[in-house]
Amino acid sequence: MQRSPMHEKGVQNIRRQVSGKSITDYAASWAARTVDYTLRSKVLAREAVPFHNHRYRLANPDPHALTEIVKETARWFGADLVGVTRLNPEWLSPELQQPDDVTVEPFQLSDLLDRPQDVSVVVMVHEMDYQLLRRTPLVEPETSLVYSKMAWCAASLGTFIAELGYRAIPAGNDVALSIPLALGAGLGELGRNGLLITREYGPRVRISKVFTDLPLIADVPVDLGVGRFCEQCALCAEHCPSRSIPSGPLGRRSRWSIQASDCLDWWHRNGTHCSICIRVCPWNKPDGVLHHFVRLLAERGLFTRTLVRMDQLLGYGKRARLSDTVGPSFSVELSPDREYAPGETLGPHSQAVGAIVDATDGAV
Ligand code: B12
Ligand code: SF4
Ligand code: SF4
Repeated sequence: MQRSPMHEKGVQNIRRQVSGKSITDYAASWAARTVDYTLRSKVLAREAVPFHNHRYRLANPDPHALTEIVKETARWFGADLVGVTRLNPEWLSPELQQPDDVTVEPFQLSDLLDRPQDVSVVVMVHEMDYQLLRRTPLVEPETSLVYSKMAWCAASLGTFIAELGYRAIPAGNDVALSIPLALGAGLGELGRNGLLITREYGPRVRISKVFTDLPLIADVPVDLGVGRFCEQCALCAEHCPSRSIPSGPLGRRSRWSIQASDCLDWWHRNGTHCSICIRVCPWNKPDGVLHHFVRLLAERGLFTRTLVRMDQLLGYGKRARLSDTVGPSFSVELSPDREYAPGETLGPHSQAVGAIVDATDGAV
């Protein structure tokens, strides 16, 4: 399989034994995405999983009751937040992978997207772990793991809806732009960093969705005060290593938007993805009474500049030392900012893990 420049650089990092980008870090990160890669090749399981009830469907279901059932079921599968919106065809993006020719008996999936006015989208938000994201821009396996959680939830909800006798296209990143869908479903607001900012987790989330002709009640967009806050805060722009995030006022732009190609170039050089614009955002906080209180002030536009300053003074948003990161101990602890020669002593876990050797005898 062809490796992307980012993965090529990742393998170089393994060889050079870069701190926080060791063989165990990459193994955890690449393995965590297994469920996503497996399900994704089958339109998140809809091509692969049989469904059993081809015969009956709900007759005139009450859309309010049905919406509650679908939301509860999505949460049961593991979604952290769920909302519903109508499909605006503008968000269907031909640049994203489409399930063109996929037939899941008895439905042709493309039929559904031919009639966007009848389509509801169940949008699911999946939290990423606060502590693990503090590692970024070192290898941070939480992004990969939550891709797999997205695939699990969207695939399962798609099958649930199919078993009710309706059509369903589950998607992770594919088919349509997730952020405008999540905004429409009332799950948060757009930040300067170009990301969905939720009340509960800030931008520290991923988004999956299921397109369906099930009759559902749509939610309405919310105003959390994020737009006003971002006008007075530019921490994401200041800390972005590729300078992809605009730092000035919104001005006449209709919305915040980043320089995607510069961001991706930096990932290639880094050898892994980056989430600094999530890590440093003041809306990214762990759960807690004090944070709830501060968020109330932020939502009301009170003391914004002071809140931003306090955030920095208190050290929120700083990259965690690997030894401080709570989580599985997959990371070989190396000295920060230092590369090691193969075979050199690596730190606390090194006796268990040992040095790396070329397993191919140079054949690749
Ligand atoms: C391609 C892509 C990238 C590219 C380009 C990013 C970009 N901004 O376009 C790269 C590789 C650089 C990237 C980086 C990241 N990504 Co990305 N990415 C995508 C993907 C697959 C498609 C987005 C796309 O086509 N953009 C191209 C054009 C449309 O971008 P744009 O015009 O600048 O529009 C952006 C926003 O303004 C907004 N938007 C678009 N139209 C409209 C219209 C209105 C009215 C509004 C309000 C907003 C809005 O959506 C776009 C960003 O998705 C989406 C999944 C999806 N299907 O949506 C995930 C997605 C946006 N990425 C996500 C994440 C988390 C990241 C990273 C943090 C890395 C990580 N750890 O995964 C960084 C953050 C960079 C940043 N600050 O945006 C999450 C966002 C979650 C959230 N909280 O919002 C998504 C939804 C994926 C997911 N699985 O959840 N990403
Ligand atoms: S992911 Fe990193 S490089 Fe890309 S916009 Fe965010 S901070 Fe900048
Ligand atoms: S870091 Fe500040 S400016 Fe950037 S998205 Fe978060 S609140 Fe907005």
